[in-house]
This record gives sequence, C-alpha cells and structure tokens, in this order.
Amino acid sequence: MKFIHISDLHLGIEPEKGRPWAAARKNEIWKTFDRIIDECNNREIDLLLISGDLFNKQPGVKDLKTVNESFEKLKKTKVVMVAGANDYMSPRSHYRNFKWNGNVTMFSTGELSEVYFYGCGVTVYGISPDSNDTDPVSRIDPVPKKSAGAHILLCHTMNLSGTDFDKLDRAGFEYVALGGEHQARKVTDRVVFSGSPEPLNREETGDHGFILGELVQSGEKYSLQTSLIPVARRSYVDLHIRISADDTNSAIKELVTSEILSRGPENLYRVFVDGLRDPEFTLDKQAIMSIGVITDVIDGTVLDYNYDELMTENSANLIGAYINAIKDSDAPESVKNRALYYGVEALLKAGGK
Ligand SMILES: [Mn+2]
Repeated sequence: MKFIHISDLHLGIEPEKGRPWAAARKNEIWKTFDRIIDECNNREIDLLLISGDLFNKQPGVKDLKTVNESFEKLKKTKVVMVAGANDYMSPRSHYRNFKWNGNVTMFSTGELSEVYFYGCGVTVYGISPDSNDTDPVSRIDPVPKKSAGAHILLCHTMNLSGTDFDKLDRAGFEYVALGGEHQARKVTDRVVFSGSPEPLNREETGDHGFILGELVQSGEKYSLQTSLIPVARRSYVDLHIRISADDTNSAIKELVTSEILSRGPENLYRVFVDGLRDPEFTLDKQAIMSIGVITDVIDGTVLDYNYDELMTENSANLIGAYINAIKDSDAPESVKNRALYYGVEALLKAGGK
C-alpha cells in the first residue's frame, strides 16, 4: 500500500508580500498542489493524506471547488484530509457543507473517527480542530480498535511543545501523519511531520516536498518505508560570503551574484557577509538587495584593526598584553590572525582596558 503525505501547503498565501517574488510564489504554491496530484497518478498512490492547513485561511467555496476539480483527476488515489490551525473547522467553515468528490474523505469533527478503505485494507483515523485554540492531538486516546489491516492516524498539532509524541508512537498506529510543522521531520520512524511542500519564509531553508510512504504486510505486521521527495520550486538558502578589507562594494555584489548563479538563480537568498572590513568601509546592503532574489543581508564583518597601533596605544592594559602574547606565540599565521581578530574584537567590546 503506497501513500503520499502532505500538510501545511497554505494555498492562497502570498509569502513575503510586497517583495518582488511574492505574486509568483502564490501561484507556484498552487502549481505544486497540481504537481502532487500528478505524482499520485504517476506513482499509482493508494492514499493521499493531507494533515491540515491545506489552505492558509478559512477556504471560500471557490477555493474548495478548485481543489476538488484537481482531486477529480486522481485515477486510483483516495484523498483523506483533516483541517489544521489556519483552516480549522469553525462553525461556519465552508468545509462543513461542501460536497466533495466521491474519492475524498474529510474528517470534520473534533472527535476521533475512522474510515476503512477496502481497496488497500487500511483504516485511517482522523480528527480536525474545531476551534483555533484546542489541540486535537491531546484528545487522541490510544489505541485504535485492532481491525484487520493497517492503521494510520491523521492530525494537525496546534501545541507542539505540549504534544506527547511518545504516546502517539505507542498508540498502535502503523503510521502517524502529522501536520503543524513546516519543516519535514521524523519524530520517530512512524510519527512524521511532512512539512510544507513549499517553504513559506526565509526561515524555512532545506528540502521541502512530500512524504512518499509504503506499508508492506508480512504476517500480522507491517513494515514501513518513508522518504521525503523534494518538490519545492524554490528553496530559501543561507549564503555565507567572506570578504577581505580591500574588497569594494561592487566586488562584493559581483561575488554574491556569481554564487547565486551557481547555486540556482530561482532560489531566494539570505546573505551573511563575514570577514574583515576597513574602518572607512560601509557595506552597501541596498546594492546586494538590488540583485533581486535576496531576502535579507546580514553584516557580520569586523574591523580590520591595525594591531601595531593598537598595541602601542594599549601597552599598559589587557589589550596590549593580549596582542603581544598572540604575536609572540608559535601558532600558525592563519590561527594567529584569527585569534588577534576575535580576541581584540571581544576585548574592545568588553571594554578590556
Ligand atoms: Mn501551517
């Protein structure tokens, strides 16, 4: 039995509104939803599990019709879904009265319920948050009634720090499909956050996609295999560059541009600039931002000190003694340079006179 598990797609979101890429990102997230539908068909998936926050806010009827039309394109796959924190089952949620296609099951109450899927011999348990401040996971009591076949739990955590993952792991499910975290994470082999198929802000670096899973029966037991298949059309990348005191702003911009070209011009970059800076030099963050796919520039450069001058000026205090000791040491030149650099910086900051 093969499944795809997704969550937290946040359809409708325009991440980082106002930035040059925001409108394109909104569209890309919808396209990724259709890509996942295609993957279900191409891979002959039995169940598409959606663990909440399919939508970024309470969906309108038009939004539901749009995703339902995509679900209609599924050949073999059945869709099973719960609501999440952003699209929770409010009393007036359009989820409640929507007439889904025959291949779609949505768990629409705050009580754990179950549906058996004959085609693949799997019972799926699900629970939807019915307000935005109750955590459905805390209402799940083990253990699933042990009907024949495999047992999967579908839910969205609203209170990560308060979630008893051990309890979920021991609750008797062969797989626990969690939503509520945007970074994919295996809590245990069978308790898994799929993460968002598309990253939604600059903190969400790393791979984003869907969980491809397979449950294979052997005797009474099932063996489980899962892997993260990346599908995000862009990634957020932290780019670290090191400059030296004689680099100009235009040289730095060129360096950042060439790094971006080699790592993928479609990605979005947070640029960390480190290294030595001349006392007369100011990093031109705007020039780097103007490259266009930059979310932020973080200036971590430190002043390139004139150590001889500093030593003379500080001959009677800790700074002078420190520079003297490092200069006299037998350490390799590169180590000495770094030691001088960070040591003097720290002493000056701490008022080491
Ligand atoms: Mn979310």
